[in-house]
Amino acid sequence: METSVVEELDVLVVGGGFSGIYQLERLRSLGFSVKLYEAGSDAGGVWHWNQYPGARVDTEATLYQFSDERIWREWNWSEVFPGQEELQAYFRFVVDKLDLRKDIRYSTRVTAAQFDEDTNNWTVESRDERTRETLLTRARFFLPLLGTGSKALVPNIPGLEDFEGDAFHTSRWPKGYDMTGKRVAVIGTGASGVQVIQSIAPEVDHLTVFQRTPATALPMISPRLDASANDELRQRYPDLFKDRETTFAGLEYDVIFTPTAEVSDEEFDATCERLWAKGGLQLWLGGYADMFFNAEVGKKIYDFWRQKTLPRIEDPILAEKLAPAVPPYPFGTKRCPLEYTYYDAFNQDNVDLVDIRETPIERITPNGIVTADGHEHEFDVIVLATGFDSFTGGLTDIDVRSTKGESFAEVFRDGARTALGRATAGFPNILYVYGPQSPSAFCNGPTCAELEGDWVVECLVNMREKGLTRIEAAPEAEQEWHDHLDTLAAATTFPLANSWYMNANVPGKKRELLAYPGGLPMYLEKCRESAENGYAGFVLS
Ligand code: N01
Repeated sequence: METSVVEELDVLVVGGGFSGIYQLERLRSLGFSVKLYEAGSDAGGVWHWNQYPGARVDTEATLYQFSDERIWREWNWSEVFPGQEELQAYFRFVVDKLDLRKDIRYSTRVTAAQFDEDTNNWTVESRDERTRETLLTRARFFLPLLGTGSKALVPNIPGLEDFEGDAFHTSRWPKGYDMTGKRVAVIGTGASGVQVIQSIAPEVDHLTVFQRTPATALPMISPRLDASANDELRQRYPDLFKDRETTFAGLEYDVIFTPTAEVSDEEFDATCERLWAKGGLQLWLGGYADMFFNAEVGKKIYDFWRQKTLPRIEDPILAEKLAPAVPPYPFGTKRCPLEYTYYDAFNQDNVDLVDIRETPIERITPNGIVTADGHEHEFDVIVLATGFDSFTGGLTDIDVRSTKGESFAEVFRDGARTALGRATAGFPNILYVYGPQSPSAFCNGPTCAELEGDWVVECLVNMREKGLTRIEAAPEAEQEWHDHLDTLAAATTFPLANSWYMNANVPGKKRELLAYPGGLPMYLEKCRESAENGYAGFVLS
């Protein structure tokens, strides 16, 4: 590292999403010197990166926002599930309203970091994406708050680099790219794929969807919110923000804990109908909790979902591919995307589906995609809606060296290790929010950004008051946390699915559940216990 140090800080926050912005604002207001670096060129976190057509949040805006009154007093949402542009505008508003812009460096990608055991400081190397200049930053605490979707997963399909049309991942969509009249392939049918497919189907010349596993998409119902609806919401916000920590996923609604064995078939069906009519993720994260423990309950909910979905698809062969009689995985063990016209799109003459379990993709040629039946499908554009190396991909991408000289990729080779989902032994003064082994993927992002974030803020304040300069996860606490997660996960049906929750989407990655499956209230209780016991599970000095 030859370049000179440009900044000396108490805290360097990396990532401009909900977690990063929350830390920057709170720590700065408490007198810490803190800066935020973000690789993207503008505000928004994932909402800056994911500019694909139809990108839209699928948790209700009521709780998909900061709880800071200075923001929600003034900000009005236009609908319940706002689109990407509105979400990015929200982030810009927050950054300006709280005067954060002067402490954020956009277009700055953190590439490496080393810890100095004598001074208990990190030296962090970053690259200015505009000038290509290398920056060095020295900080006592280094908070890589990278979310679950910062590392795009580009599949290793032979020939991809030879394709002569345009090929890009949904999270690297060229801004404003026009699909009109093009022959398009979309690989992947998760939440991103479903949104892209339903949005571009009406405008492209031809769309071929390459499906590996069918989605169990639920209806998104997004009423418009006028000024008076926003005023009404403002009356409710204080209670909503207070109560969110009592629910499993940090949402306005909770799963139903009543055992389904105690529920009549009529009541079960009536409940599913009620949740279906509400739309959004209600059938899943507001449904019977038993579905996560008992595959038979998952099957009943799947059958309900299928009976609602089949009438939407005209061709019976296609219907069986999109909503097969045998569930492809227990309902709920893969994330339910939300849709408006996804299933209807397949009734259009210009939309085809290739089931790549039947006819796998063999290779990509300069002209298109060759499948195992020898057919070459020709395209102008290939969209990779193939998801992310979630939970740890953002961390392992940075060359951070532990006190033993190992990278995160090396330390996590046999699985991620953390105490409380907060820190990893060998990486002192690095703390995570919404990281591996925290509720993350099972928790509404802003809820966990703030509630987990409060633990970090209080910890740093506590250390400052006591004159402490170093915090590190204890290896025995990591083992305990690992075993606790393992026990919880083994009781659920999640291990039965090849999902990104299980890391099954990333070839070679250890198969394990890295989102805490015990629910937000239990997780927060464990965090509180640790803090009240002098940050049990961590070594402070
Ligand atoms: O990614 P995914 P995503 N060959 O991993 C397929 C959040 N999100 O970007 O299921 C062929 O879910 C893969 O197939 P399979 C949300 O938390 C939120 O869609 O692994 N296919 C799957 O169909 C979400 O869960 C919002 O068999 C391959 C798809 O690609 C998370 O981000 C919007 C393949 C990937 O689906 C990720 O969603 C969007 C290969 N080699 C995303 N590799 C909103 O809030 C993967 N696939 C609205």
